[in-house]
Amino acid sequence: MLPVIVMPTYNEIENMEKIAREILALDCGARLLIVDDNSPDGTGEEADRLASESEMVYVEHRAAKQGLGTAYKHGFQVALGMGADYIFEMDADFSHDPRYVPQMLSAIEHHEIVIGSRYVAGGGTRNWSIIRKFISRGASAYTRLLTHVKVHDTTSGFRCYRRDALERIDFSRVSASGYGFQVEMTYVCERMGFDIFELPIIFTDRRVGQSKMSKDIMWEAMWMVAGLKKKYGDLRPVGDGL
Ligand SMILES: Nc1nc2c(ncn2[C@@H]2O[C@H](COP(=O)(O)OP(=O)(O)OP(=O)(O)O)[C@@H](O)[C@H]2O)c(=O)[nH]1
Ligand SMILES: [Mg+2]
Repeated sequence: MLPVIVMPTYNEIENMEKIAREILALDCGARLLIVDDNSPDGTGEEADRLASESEMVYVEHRAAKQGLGTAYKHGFQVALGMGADYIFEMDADFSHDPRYVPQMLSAIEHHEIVIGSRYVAGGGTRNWSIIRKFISRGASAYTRLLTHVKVHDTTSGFRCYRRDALERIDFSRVSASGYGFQVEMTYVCERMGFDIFELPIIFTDRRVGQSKMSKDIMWEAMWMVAGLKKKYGDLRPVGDGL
């Protein structure tokens, strides 16, 4: 069974080597696939160096910053091409503690998608300002109200997908380029009837480096969520009508 961790990076030079080493130290057979958008701070070169040292590390370079959503779509295709059975999404900034990876790997044996969730019993956030808590909780509440999804942490970017789930999704329709990507994927996966499990995680605010969150990204996500029901009105659970 081959797990591949897709990790988009933009200006993560202070985190790159450390997070890669922690993931490799898990010794769970997972390969790390870094998708770097030509970071000006040299993250891409650092990733190349790590890849030359370890056969478990792979790097995809894109010419310019094109957003989290497109980085994941690209990374998913590459991971599937590598023969991945389980495909993870994970941030480089230590908000997603690598120690959860083995737990997620155990859980994915019984579910099609595992989401590392802050908003189920046992989950939470650490070192987050009141404002960030409010925005994150508000985004999930807003999404649940407008789309009726059951997932509690709709914006979580710490996930694991089974290969066959990803293969069934029509990515040409998934259009959110920024953080809205996670919400759009949550909605699509629920509509398709996938078995989604939320594993409680403690999310820690990034220790070093800068957030790429912006007002534009938030607006994009709000508009996108409001249009989800209409956009995917035709989507039916997989297996329906068989
Ligand atoms: N390749 C690529 N990676 C990106 C892009 N934007 C963000 N990332 C990476 O995606 C991950 C999440 O981005 P963050 O800036 O940490 O966003 P966030 O976690 O919502 O914000 P913070 O809580 O402030 O850290 C990090 O590993 C970033 O380096 C992008 O446009 N392209
Ligand atoms: Mg972060």
